Amino acid sequence: MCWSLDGTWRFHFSPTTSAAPADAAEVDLDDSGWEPIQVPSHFVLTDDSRWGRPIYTNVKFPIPLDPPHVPDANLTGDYRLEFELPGAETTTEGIRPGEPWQGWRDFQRVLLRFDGVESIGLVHLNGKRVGVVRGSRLRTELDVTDLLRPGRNLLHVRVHQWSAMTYVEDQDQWWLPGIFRSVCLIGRPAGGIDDFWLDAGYDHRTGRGRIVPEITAADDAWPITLRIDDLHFEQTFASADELLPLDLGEVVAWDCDTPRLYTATLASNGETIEAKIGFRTVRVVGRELLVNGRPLRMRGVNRHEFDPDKGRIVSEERLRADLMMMKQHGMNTVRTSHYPPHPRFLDSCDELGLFVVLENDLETHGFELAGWVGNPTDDPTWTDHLVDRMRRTVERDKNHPSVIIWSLGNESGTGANLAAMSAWTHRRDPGRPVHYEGDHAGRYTDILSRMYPPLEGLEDLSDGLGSALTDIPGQAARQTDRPIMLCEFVHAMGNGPGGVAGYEHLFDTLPGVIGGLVWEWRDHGLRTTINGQPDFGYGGDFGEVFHDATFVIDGLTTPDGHPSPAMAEVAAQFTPIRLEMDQEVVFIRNLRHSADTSDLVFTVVVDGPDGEVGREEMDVPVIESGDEIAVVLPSVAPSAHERWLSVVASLGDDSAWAPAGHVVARAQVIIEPTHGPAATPRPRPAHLDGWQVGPVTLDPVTGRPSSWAGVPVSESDTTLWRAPTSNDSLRTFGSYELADVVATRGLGVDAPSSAERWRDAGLDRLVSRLVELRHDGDRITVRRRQAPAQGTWGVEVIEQWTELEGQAALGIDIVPFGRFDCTWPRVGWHLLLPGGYSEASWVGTGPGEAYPDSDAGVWLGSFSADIDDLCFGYIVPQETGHRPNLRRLAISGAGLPTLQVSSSGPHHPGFTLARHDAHELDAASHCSELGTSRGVHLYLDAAQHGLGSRSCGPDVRPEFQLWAKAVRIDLQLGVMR
Ligand code: IPT
Repeated sequence: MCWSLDGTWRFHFSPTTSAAPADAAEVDLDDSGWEPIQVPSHFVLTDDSRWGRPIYTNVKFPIPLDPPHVPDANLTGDYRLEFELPGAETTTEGIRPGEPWQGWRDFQRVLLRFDGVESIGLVHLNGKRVGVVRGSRLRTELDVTDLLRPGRNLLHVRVHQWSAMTYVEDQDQWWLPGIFRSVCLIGRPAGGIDDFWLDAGYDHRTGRGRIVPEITAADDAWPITLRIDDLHFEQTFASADELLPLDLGEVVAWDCDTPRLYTATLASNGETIEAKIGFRTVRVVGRELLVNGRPLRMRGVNRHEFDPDKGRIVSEERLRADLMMMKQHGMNTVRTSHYPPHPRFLDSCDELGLFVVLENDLETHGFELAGWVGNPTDDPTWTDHLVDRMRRTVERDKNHPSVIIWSLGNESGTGANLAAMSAWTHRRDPGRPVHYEGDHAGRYTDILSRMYPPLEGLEDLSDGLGSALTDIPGQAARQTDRPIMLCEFVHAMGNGPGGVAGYEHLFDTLPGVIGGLVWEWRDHGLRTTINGQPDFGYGGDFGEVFHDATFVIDGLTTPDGHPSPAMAEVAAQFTPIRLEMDQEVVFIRNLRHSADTSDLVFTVVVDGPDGEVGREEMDVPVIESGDEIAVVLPSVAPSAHERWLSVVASLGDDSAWAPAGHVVARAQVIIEPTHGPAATPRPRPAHLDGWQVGPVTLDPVTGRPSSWAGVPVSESDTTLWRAPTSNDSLRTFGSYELADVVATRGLGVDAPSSAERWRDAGLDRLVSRLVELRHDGDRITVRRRQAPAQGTWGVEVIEQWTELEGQAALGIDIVPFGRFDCTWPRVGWHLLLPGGYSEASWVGTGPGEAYPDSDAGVWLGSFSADIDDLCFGYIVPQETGHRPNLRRLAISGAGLPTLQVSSSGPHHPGFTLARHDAHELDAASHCSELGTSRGVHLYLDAAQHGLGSRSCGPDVRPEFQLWAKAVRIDLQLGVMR
């Protein structure tokens, strides 16, 4: 029985510990001058700056490294709640919170439960000290039986922003003090069940379920009966001595594909408890992590609890929406980085089918910057506390089938206390492996885990070779006897990550590598006002003197939950239904954990530049998990136009996590046009009347277009500049060991960032000189040189304008000269159109944006969109909206002629339509700084540089880098009347 104390409490804020009222816990204190506050909440988020402000740091501590002491300037919140408990003499009708707790006195014991208080809570009830709440994201239960009384009760909790706990809670996130999860009173009846564990396993050889029951209850609770109606199972235990392993007969196993839960009922003399159980067995066998006897292939994501308004308080709807979105994007595992999540999160994982790496609330990362001196994970004074943290993590969540791995915490170096935590966990729960990335030598954990290695580093790990990743003496030998996972890989910061495909390929093929978890699910931008406009804030936006800026904006969704383009890429890479095809055959591999493909419909679609030309459902036999089949594709009629042949796998019916029709996998091949018997002769360029080329008018002095279909256009230029992405701009921290690894592997991460090199080379400030402007009657040739100040390098641009069948045909040759010792962000042509243009329809790549190392989530087809939706609103403005392989584009707007761009190949450019140009995006660090749009910017790019993952991890792979080279862009500019 749980009686919620959530709601409005009274609050007093003090900027320092010493300013806090000495009598705050006193029952008769007159707190009428205190202010109302909602519980749960973070007090620094309740009223902007009045009660302190949030602080963002990643590795470094925002306080001096002086454990266990903290500065006097320690925001302190005093919380008071008055509540009435019914007594013989009181009438409690209508007294808050909620209904009066009529039966409270029937309970033998009453516990006061806190599910989350940052960073410490000192609790008094009715003027008496009850205890201390430690472990911000852990559950604490305090016995208040003897302190409660009928009538008025007064609960006081003092919360400090900093405490000794701060030293072990240095996760990369906002520091957000407050009572941020629920508080309640729990009534424990006489003869009740204090704790239970229905440890349910599955024998994949026999299909039978087994429960190892553990019940903690006082003598007066017994006998206790366990019932599972769906299995027609009932057994009564006279005492704890009778709790022996139970054979439940044939059951349906629980896993990510078939999350079958059974309802179990435990009835003692004093209470009846219902629990959901799932039968599943986890084992590390050699280099495999087996779930129900099948090797787990981990396709995961790291999830923090985050809401842009409420901080670490996530509503039930948001939480469900997150999990549904993960399922829809092919994810099967979540790491609760870096602490136990709100308990209801795990209920939903059980129900929807997501494996969970459940992480303890522990990180001491800032000690790394001090050479790990004084690290609590290796200091005996911390042992008991840290083991207790792990104990509370395991005990709270042990009954969830979704939890398949316990993680000791994150980024805490290594030390004896971690070993002790692991030993405790192994003893307590031999049925789940223990993970901790920092155990590089594999001394006390079961899985070898790493973050952000380059592909070569992952290969070395799999090979058990010594390398910078595996250089601890004796370690290499240990690499080959356990599964390897990447607890973090590909950093979804800003536009990116690129290069997911390389990892997926290695996960599929390298021995011992079971997969990884993307960093991370959501951007942690806090809604605020910047320059008088609503925006999302990050480090530095809340007056912090010491912070880590944008590094907290690194998720696959925006702070308010909109999926970024990277989500489509990750989904395409993660899909367990692997389609590989040519024009004749599609190979379909089912890499789901256990499910067959009977829920899927496979469709063949044939598209061409003029839209869909055919579609039929395929006759595909049911494919068991782990199997692969080949299906012959229908032949596509020869055509003078190119054809795009696609195979699409989608859900036949609604599932628990997506509606019927949801696309699970897709593949496409291009069928080249057959050349017709009599190829139409190439039209001859028309004679040009002055400077009018088809619908385009050129300026006779500059040679640049001044109007198109009568619409004024400007700023036409060749450009090499894109607004650097977060991955272009950041370099992995110098202190970070993987950076060294990557550097030794020659991927150059420890060198200046791409953006630094590009700016040094002046790619953002090319100036041009007209070399030649020639009118030859049917051709206008414009030659320009573009180079930066002091530059002996640049590009020579030759634009040739002719008129073909009423259109302006533009051929642009861009040829580098001089020495470029850096890559190029892009190479393309830019033109500013009037702002009245609002819609685009195109034939080419879509629906989303794509870059050389991130193009699996897009395909060739016909698409249309509002121009405003073509660019993604990255929280930190940067390059966005590039869609390669354009065949045809129509740009329209009310009252304006529809402009047309087409490309007949062979090299189809990419296009971008944006309200702000690359320089404007580059100059802004928040969307609210972008200023008024000057119009619609059209970019037509011969090429773009890849994205990579260098904001935390490897740079763009060599094959996706754009190095200076001569390119040609061929376009036809027309108008639709
Ligand atoms: C790694 C952290 O574990 C994670 O919390 C987050 O900070 C991530 O990096 C980057 O966003 S640690 C890093 C030093 C590799």
